[in-house]
Amino acid sequence: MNKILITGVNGQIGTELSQKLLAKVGPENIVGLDIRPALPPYAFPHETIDTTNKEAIRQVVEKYRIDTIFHLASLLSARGELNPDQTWDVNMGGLKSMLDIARGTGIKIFWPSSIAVFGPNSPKDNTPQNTILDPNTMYGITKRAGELLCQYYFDKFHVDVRSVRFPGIISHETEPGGGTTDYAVEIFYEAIRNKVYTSFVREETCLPMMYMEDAVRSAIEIMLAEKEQVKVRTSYNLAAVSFTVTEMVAEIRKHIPEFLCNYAPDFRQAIADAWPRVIDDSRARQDWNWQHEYDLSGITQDMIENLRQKLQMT
Ligand code: AKB
Repeated sequence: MNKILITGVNGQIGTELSQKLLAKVGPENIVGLDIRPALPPYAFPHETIDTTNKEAIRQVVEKYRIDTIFHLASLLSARGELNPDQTWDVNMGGLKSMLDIARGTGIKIFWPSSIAVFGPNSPKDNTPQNTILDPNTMYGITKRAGELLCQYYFDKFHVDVRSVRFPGIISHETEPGGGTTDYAVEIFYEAIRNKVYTSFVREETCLPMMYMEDAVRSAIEIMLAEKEQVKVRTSYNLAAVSFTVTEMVAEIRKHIPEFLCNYAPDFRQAIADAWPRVIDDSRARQDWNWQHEYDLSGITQDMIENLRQKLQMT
């Protein structure tokens, strides 16, 4: 990891991953890329390009002599159902561009897959690494097809591409957009701003979740692992904690006792219902020593502290 390109750098994960990598490798070794222009302060060079524009990205890779790509640009599950054609084009086209650019160059790629690769017939509890994968959203389909494409480029063209199946990611820096698990972030903003939140999934909905600190660390750790340690070349199941909305509400009430949550499930409920409740990530733990740090109470405490400062509502 000498010269790093981060696509989707303005997004939920990109903003925090870039800060972590900045502290590790310095601003002269990071380039951000996004379809949206960079927001100041500009800590490192930023290119405004659509990730499906393979030739423009190839030029960026050559210009900055990139040897590592974190390819994060993607449309998420809920927005994907509203724009299935665009989701296929951006998610598959973007990944294929990166894999083609890396072919024969030695460039290493990190690409996040998701729990969205599982579907209605996948086991819901302790979901194994290898099991029924029958995604029924366009996002999930692009993630599963993307995993197979990664495996193919690794086997046929020796592209060192590494991937994890991220659960819902909770963070305070940049809000997610267009995901099914967005409720697990919105709830904190609304608890602090208005002391009331209307959840678009039912109270008993239970999904795997992870705090951003852990998610960013996992991406860096799998990229720093020895090549032989990374034995799964589709994508690793990755987990931290699973909880229901009711459990989140109870935890938030320990800090904001008057907080109320209402429920008005919409089309995102069906997406959440097709995903696992708890996934088995023992392969990641065995192969490259994955360990999460944040549980529900740690996440809640940190989110509330940070959002109170950010929203200036103490
Ligand atoms: C989404 O909800 O679409 C994402 C995901 C779990 O991949 N956060």
